Amino acid sequence: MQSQDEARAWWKEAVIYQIYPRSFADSNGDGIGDLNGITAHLPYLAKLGIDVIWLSPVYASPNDDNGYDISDYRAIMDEFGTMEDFDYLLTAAHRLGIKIVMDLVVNHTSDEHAWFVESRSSATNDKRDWYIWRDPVDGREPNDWQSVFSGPAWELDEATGQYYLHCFSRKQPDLNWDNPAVRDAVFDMMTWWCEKGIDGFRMDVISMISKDPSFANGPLGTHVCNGPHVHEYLQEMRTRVLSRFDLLTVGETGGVTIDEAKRYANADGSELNMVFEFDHVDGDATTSGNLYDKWGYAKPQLPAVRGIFNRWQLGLEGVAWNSLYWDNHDQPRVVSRFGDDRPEWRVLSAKMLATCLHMMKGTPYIYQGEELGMTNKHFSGPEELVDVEEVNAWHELVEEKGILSAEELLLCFDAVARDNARTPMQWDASPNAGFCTEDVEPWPAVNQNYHQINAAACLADPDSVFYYYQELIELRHRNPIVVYGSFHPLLEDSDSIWAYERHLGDRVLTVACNWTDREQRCDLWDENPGTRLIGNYTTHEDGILLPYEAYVTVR
Ligand code: TEU
Ligand code: CA
Repeated sequence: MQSQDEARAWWKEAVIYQIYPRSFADSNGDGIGDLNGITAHLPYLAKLGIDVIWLSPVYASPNDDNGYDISDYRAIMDEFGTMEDFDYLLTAAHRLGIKIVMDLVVNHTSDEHAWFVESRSSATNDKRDWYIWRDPVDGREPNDWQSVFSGPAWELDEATGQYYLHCFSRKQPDLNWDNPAVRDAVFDMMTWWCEKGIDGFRMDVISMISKDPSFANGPLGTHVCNGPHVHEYLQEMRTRVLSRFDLLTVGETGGVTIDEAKRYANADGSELNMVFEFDHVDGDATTSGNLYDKWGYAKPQLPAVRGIFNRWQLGLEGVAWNSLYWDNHDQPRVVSRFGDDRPEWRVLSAKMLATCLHMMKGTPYIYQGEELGMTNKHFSGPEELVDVEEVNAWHELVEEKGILSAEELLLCFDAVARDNARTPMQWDASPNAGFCTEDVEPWPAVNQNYHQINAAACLADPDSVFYYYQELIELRHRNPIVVYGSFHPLLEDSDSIWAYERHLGDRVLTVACNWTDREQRCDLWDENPGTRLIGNYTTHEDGILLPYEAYVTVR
């Protein structure tokens, strides 16, 4: 299929901004971000120019995994405000032309959800089969599956003598999607939100809802990702809910291959609009099947990262749609991980990475603070660990098994821990970065570099990372080639430059990004200089790319 013929859709033309509400803005002085804090900053987002907010979970939750453990899907978390506050946020966003996509976490619930409370109450309860219960085998766990957050994926319920499955923490029991009553309940709840007027769903670990019925030993990912009925259940969801509304739907699909993605996000619209996959950020986890194989600190190398993107871009061309992202609430900060966060290179490399990503094909995501060039935090000891994943990993790898030394695991945390992304949004240079008032402790400490890196400083500086993102977003809105052009990799053997073209009709967009802090030769424009579209230096010199230079032309 020629991409010129590709069907147009608003969700292909949109740029999404992800908000992690707990860390975005505190409006009532308790040190925790909340809904009214988001509403107050909508004009900032409108200025950036984004089209859609993806709101990480705001539902009632005991917060074992910061809202990814939901105890009531139809209520707002107390700390975040009320349903009225939510309705007001939705109306205010719509008034500014911004849509809101909700996080849908339905692979599991909290163990405090009424469904699970009933399910665990007795082996004969009506809702027993709403979750995945198994008898012990030889007096132990039913199999050797390991949870993403360390330790066995099974928890014994003493009262009934059976184990329940939890792919994540023990406070996140997995729902049994094979039970039609579970699907009914989930679809009802989704319809309820759609009728409220929300604009879509980001579906948490949706590739994990259908488990391998053999429950054979082995890596968790192999047995729970892309299971036998996952496509059937998503098609049912499409028929019963999604097709009735105009939504953006994105499936978080850990462990997905390109071939599988063609099913999840097929252009025929049978399941979801797009996938959100992990090949470029997951290190060894995708290949090993061990979803928890994430602890390392090696700097990602350009050829490997570029190779992964090139494969996905070419693999889905004209057939299915992908998300484009560097950062989210589960990933370290892009400029620290892939770029260069030393003061002399931070801004340039942040803009280079943004260019590289936003000129590709797919729907781009910006994670709060990415548009400021926010950086990783530094972990100096176990007392600083907040995230359940870090706490459990410390316990298992350092204390229990001694697989890593304390120093080594801290280095891994500095490189890839999720809390790097969860420090409060840096609004200005006032105490607590303007995230909350001076007299309270923000929920995790602010990154001390907020004195230099913050939104107020960015807004006052025409050369800031913020205005560069604004320009990238505008380019996408104005130029169909950025959205619909077909993708063609260039310079695939280069160790230093990431380059590609996009083609639409007889127009060609050329992109080249220098991933190093040294000047590189680049002959891409020798024959045809084209017209400059965007770049992170004020001038471009033919034949070379300056350190971390990104340069884009059209002809
Ligand atoms: O994440 C799913 C997932 O498998 C990974 O992103 C994983 O959390 C990460 O690689 C661990 O380092 C989703 C949510 O985005 C995440 O915040 C939740 O903790 C998780 O599901 C459970 O709901
Ligand atoms: Ca608050």
